Amino acid sequence: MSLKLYHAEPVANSLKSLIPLKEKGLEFESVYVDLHKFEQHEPWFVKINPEGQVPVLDQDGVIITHTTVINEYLEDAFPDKPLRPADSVGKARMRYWNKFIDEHVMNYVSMWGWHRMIGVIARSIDAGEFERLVARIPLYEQREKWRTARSGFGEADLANATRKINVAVDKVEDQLKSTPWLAGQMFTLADINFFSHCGMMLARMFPDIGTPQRCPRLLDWAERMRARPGVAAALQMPDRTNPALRTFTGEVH
Ligand SMILES: N[C@@H](CCC(=O)N[C@@H](CS)C(=O)NCC(=O)O)C(=O)O
Repeated sequence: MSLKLYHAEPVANSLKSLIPLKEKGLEFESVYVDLHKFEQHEPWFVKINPEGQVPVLDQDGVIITHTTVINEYLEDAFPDKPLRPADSVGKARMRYWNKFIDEHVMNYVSMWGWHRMIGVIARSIDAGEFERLVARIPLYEQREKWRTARSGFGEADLANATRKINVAVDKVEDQLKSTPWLAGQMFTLADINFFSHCGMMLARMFPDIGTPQRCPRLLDWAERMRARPGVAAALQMPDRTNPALRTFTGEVH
């Protein structure tokens, strides 16, 4: 059996699928895809994932994409050291949180990351070269996102993203008043999802929101996450982000 993960830096979607692999102690080949060099849009990679995005799981030549799908696949294929409750109610709670994070959190934190960081990268490329790079991007939405990053996101969109992040932080804080983890008593894929897309970078990216007064339980939960050997191992995967840009934000992709 061979397992391979194509991924970028340990943040956001790449981190989200690196954590279950490490938590489960699975042997896998790590294939680094350099997003700073737009490798995800090169023909060799688009052959593997026609959407031109990371991460991608390859098990014996079978390709699985989209982190929530990858992570449930890993759960089905490698049920030892479970990261999903065994009972139906627990599963439903975990999937509820995953749906909420995928639909109402991920893109909004990402918008701020793109605004602060990808915008700097996009504006540093001359117009002709930029259009050539954008034309290779398979997904319409990603082409538009790159163009918007270059011209700048609108204030109303950024304000709405901040509102969404505030709602999510309050919702998680509230949940942690009654259970130690998002889906109940057990650490699950839902915790991994929120940590990767918001929890790990909240205090750094949004210092006004991620305060001990506002969300003490969330900050404690993030520390409990980091203390897990699997999470710590995933966070230690190589980070080739230009350090000058990394100071802008924790969210690169
Ligand atoms: N829904 C996808 C989203 C994947 C995604 O947005 N990946 C980002 C990295 S975090 C990416 O490849 N960005 C580069 C690009 O789209 O050009 C998933 O869950 O895997």
